[in-house]
Parts: sequence; structure tokens; C-alpha cells
Amino acid sequence: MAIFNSISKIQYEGAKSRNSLAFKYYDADRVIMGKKMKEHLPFAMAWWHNLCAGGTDMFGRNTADKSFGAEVGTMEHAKAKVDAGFEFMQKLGIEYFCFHDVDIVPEAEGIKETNRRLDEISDYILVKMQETGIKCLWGTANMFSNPRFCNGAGSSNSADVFAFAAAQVKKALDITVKLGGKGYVFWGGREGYETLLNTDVKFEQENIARLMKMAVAYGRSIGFTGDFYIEPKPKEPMKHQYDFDAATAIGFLRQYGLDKDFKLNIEANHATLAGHTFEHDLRISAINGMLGSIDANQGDYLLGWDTDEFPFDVYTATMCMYEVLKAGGLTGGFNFDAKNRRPSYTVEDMFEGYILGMDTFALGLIKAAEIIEDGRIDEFIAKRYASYRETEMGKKIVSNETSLEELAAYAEKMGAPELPGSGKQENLQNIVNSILFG
Ligand code: XUL
Ligand code: CO
Repeated sequence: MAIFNSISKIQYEGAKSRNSLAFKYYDADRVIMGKKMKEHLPFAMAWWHNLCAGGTDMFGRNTADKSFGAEVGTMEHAKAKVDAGFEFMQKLGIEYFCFHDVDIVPEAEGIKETNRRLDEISDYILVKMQETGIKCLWGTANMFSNPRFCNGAGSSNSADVFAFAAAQVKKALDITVKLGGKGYVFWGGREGYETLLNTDVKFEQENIARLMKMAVAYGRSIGFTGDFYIEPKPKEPMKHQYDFDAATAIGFLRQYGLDKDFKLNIEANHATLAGHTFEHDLRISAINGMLGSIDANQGDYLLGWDTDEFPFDVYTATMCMYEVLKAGGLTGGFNFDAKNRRPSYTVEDMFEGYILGMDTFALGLIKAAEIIEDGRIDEFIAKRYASYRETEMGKKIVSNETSLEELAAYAEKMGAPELPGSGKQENLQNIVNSILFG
């Protein structure tokens, strides 16, 4: 039974179209740098925001009705969400979805019944996947909403809570593997602390690593060949979260020998909360061989919390796609971890949010490819470091063939170096603008 009767399949109509339910830039089969747009941009629907969240915030309850004709909190509702989700993805041409365990079923009192429900719903999802060709990008366990996780999951002070978290991870891995998911995410929602006065940071971090190691061992034992991901975030809900940013998460993974099995899932709004640009965390991940997947959204610099907006900032999307193209693409995809603003509560708004996000990333892709093909940015960066390729001493430095003594003698002879050459930031920014708007 169709749920979104008022919406037909969303078509590409081009930038001049005034149809709000059409793509202006996302043209799935258009080829950019030798690959179709849809291959550059494996978009995913986030089950939680799109099918579960109705706009509740700290000050008010739902504005959007996400019952999809069923009683909320029942398995009928869980199935209605599957129907709604697959119809939604098909109408937008989205080929992947991401989920938390308790997004797809209502959580029961005990884990046995929750797991039975997960088996039942995943059978239903599998049928829909086979019918539509839609795939699972990644799965995860929600180990932050239930009150038992108030002190974290892997980082909880309670061994029983740790055990319960482990059971959830095990089942979420089972379901992810059953659905052929490409990845499995750990977002450490409450893996952090409020005050050192009650916290053993070292012990908590070691325990998180223990949980992750068990997840790798179990995942591999049941045939999961995809990537595990850490999704860094510096704060919110906790004051200090252990996976602060890409660099911190990479250090953690290496310290505990998890770096072969894990990559990072970088979320735009999390990077900006950490005081970085989105592209910074993408670059840090990429140069360490750990750029796995992206949670595509956008924050608000004036608000400063995790607003999870649909991305509309073309400049940032361009810089993101520049990093992704330079890295040779993602092994994961672009999951819209984004929600409509609270006053945007209609079915049209649900579609228009995704159309905005997909169009923004399509534009970002088009423009990033133009920047790369234009070549001036690459050329300038290459020139900027030329002294390491073109001078004797530069060559010796990068081939590790010199020493402090030799460099000191060299500097003494030189007296003082010339200025290192203009960074030409303004000129380069103008080049980007002329490519974006020229
Ligand atoms: C929260 C967040 C999560 C993760 C998955 O900020 O981004 O939804 O993406 O747990
Ligand atoms: Co996210």
C-alpha cells in the first residue's frame, strides 16, 4: 500500500525548473570525471530522522506525524515504517539506508523479545530489498537513548550495562550482516564523561576498545567483510566525548590495534562542533587511509549544537567533494543524518529535505570536479613546496639524509632565508568563487 500517494517519482528537471519536487542538479546518470553521479554519490536514508523523528525538542513535542497509518510503538508501525522508507527511497532514487537497532523495532522490556522483533522485521526488510534492489549501507546499535546507558555503554561503570551493550552490538551485527550492510558504525554517544571527579578515563577507554575488539572478532566470525567505523563527535550529549575528532579517533584505533578493521564515518556537523571544518576532518581521515563514509548534514554556526540540518551550503559540499574525489571516492556512502526543521512537518518537506541535500552534493561534485580539472589549485600547492624537490638541501630533508648539525651549518652559511613565498589565499579563494559562480 502506497503511503506517499501525493508524491510521484522525483525526476531531474535541471536548474531552471520551478518544480519543488524535482532535482535541479542531481542527474543520476550524468558522468563526471568518468563516473556516474550516482556512483560518486551513494546516498543513504537515515532511518531514525526520516522515519522515526517527528520534531520533538527540549521545548515541545512532535510536529510531524510519522505514524504512517499504524499505531506507534507496535510491530505494525515498524512494518509501516519499512513500507514508507522503501517507497520514499524508491521515489528519490536513493539506493542505501542506515539504521540503529531500535529505529527498526520498538524496544521490548527484555533483550530476548527485542531480538525476536529484530529477526521478524529484518525478514520483512530483506524482502523489500530484494524487490527494490535497495541496499544497506551500515547498521548500528543505539546505546545512548535508554536510561541504562546514562554513563555510556562500553565506558559504563557497570559491568552489567557493558554486557547488555555487548549483546546489542552482537545482534546489530547479526542484522547488519543479514542485510548485507557494507559497514557497522560505533558512534560513542555517551562514551565520554561529565566530570573527572567520578571518572576513570583510562579504564573507560580501555573498556571501549575491549568492546570494539569483541565486535571485530564476532563480526569476522559471522562473515562480515565490511568496515567498522568510528563516528567522531566532540561533545553532546556528553561534555567530553572520547572520539573527539578524526585525529583523536585515529590515535585511539592505532593505540588499541583496531586500525586495520576500522575506518571513520565523518559527519559534517560533528566536525564543526569540534572546531574544525568538515573538509579538515575528511582530509585527516583520508591521509591516514581511514576515510570510510560520510554523514551528510550541516550545523548552524550561530547555534553551536548538533542541529543536523539538510546540507545546503554549496561551498562546503564542494570542499567535501574535492576531498572525496582526491581520495578516490568512499568505500561507504553519503548518509543523510539530517532532519527537517521542526516547522517543516509535511510529507512534501520530507522529500524536499532530501532533494535539497542531494542537489547540494550534486552541485558540490560538479564544482569540485571543475576545480580539479581547472588545475590551478593543485598547481599552486605543488609550486608551494617546490623547494623540497628542486634544491639540494630540500631533497636531502625529504629523503632523510641530513641532520640537525648539517642543517645548522647550512643555515649559518645562508645567514637568513628569504620569506617562504606568498600563500596567495585571497587569489585562490577567488579562483574557487569564479568556478562556483562563473
Ligand atoms: C548523533 C549521530 C548518530 C550516529 C549514529 O549525533 O550522528 O545518529 O550517526 O548513531
Ligand atoms: Co551521524
